[in-house]
Amino acid sequence: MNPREDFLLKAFELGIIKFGNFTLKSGIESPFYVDLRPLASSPQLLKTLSNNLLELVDNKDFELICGVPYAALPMATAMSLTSNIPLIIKRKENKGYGTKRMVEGVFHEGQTCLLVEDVITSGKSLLETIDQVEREGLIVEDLVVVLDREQGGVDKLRERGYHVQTLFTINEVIDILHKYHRLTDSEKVKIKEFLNNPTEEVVQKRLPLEEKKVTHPIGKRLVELALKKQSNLIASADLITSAEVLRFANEVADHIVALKLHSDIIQDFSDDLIYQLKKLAKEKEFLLFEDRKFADIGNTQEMQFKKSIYKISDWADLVTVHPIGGAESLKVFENTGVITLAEMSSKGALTDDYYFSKVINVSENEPKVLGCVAQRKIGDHLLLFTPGVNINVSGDSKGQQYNTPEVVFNNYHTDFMIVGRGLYKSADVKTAAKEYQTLGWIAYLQSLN
Ligand code: S5P
Repeated sequence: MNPREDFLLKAFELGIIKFGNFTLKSGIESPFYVDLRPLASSPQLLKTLSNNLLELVDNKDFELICGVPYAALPMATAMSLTSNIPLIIKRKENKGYGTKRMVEGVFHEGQTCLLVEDVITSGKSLLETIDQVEREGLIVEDLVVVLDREQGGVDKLRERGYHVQTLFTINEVIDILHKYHRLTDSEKVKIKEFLNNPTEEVVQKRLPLEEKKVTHPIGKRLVELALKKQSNLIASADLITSAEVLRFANEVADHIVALKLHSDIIQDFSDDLIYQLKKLAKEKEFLLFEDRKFADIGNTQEMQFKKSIYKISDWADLVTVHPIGGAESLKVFENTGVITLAEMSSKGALTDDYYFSKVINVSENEPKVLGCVAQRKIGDHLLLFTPGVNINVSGDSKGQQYNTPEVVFNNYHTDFMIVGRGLYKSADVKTAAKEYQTLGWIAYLQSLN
């Protein structure tokens, strides 16, 4: 066994690669899952890895080493300690306060920087990282990467003139694990087949609404209505009197799949308003959506849901929840469909990557949740709802940020767009609703191709 094989087998024992059936963030099913973070749990392996990575570039001088959180951060730190080259850290996200820098550490413009990454797939995210480091005035020419998933990333970076060195390719990893009986013949065949398929194509594609793997009855109903009415429009009736809400509901009714309310801003809220809305919803076929954004312990949420003067449990088909109180707090919503907030549309929202992935995880595992509010792609098991849509303005003075229907359907693969002021502030609400309906549906159809 050569030292590379020895390293790989020990790393495998730590759990850096798992075999089975995994749904990736993109929604595709993969027979393996790679996570190099456990390497930091073995100082010996981390040291070996860091030496191997340094050897890949031992004929070059760099003024800085940059680690990308999280997996590459301990690797870059170990390389910095061995080589005496100072470390800088590329943030995952702008922290939204303080210095607002994407790269942390002591450095100045014009310095050369070696970038360290754990895994390269299509190269897209690595190019974004390089771009952010270069924007700080640093010179990036060389990159070292532990694992190449062989999905075109290395070529893409080389085309752009970057010098990329990788320690292992995924095919090599599979061959070594098979050679030392960590993988059976049939597992190897299955994985190689998966690797030979151009998965990038699959990643980019979105599922048509009817193929979304939604099991909640209200989720299914929403999909059914969307297909029937050829609409993915949810109108947000952020109005403060019952008369305005009713007038608005009547004007948009033919063009929407749901009417979203903030009951607690309606000054004369009454059972009669709900009676009228229910009647209209039944006749014109749309759902009633209370954007309550529950955010408490289960017991309190249950009382807010059932006992408040709004009697939400009596009429709402859909409610929004910030699942900050944990998965069990979601169990109180009975047959109403829960939509969790994974990410908010407003500037500086605290819903960062970490929070987002935790919400997705909770939502995928709680049957009461049928979808999430977010400004980016999520998997096929949840419906995606995206507010912050307006065709005329890019934001307001209170932090709201808008996108067009094209952006939310093509880039985020959203299923439903939520529009408030774009509709109710319009001089002709009915025409505006029709326009949003048409633009939304066309953008959705285009995003399927
Ligand atoms: O992140 C969010 C989540 C929601 S539910 N951003 C949002 O804007 N919303 C809601 O969508 C918001 O409370 C409002 O009711 C609607 C957007 O309204 P507009 O007037 O900005 O289109």
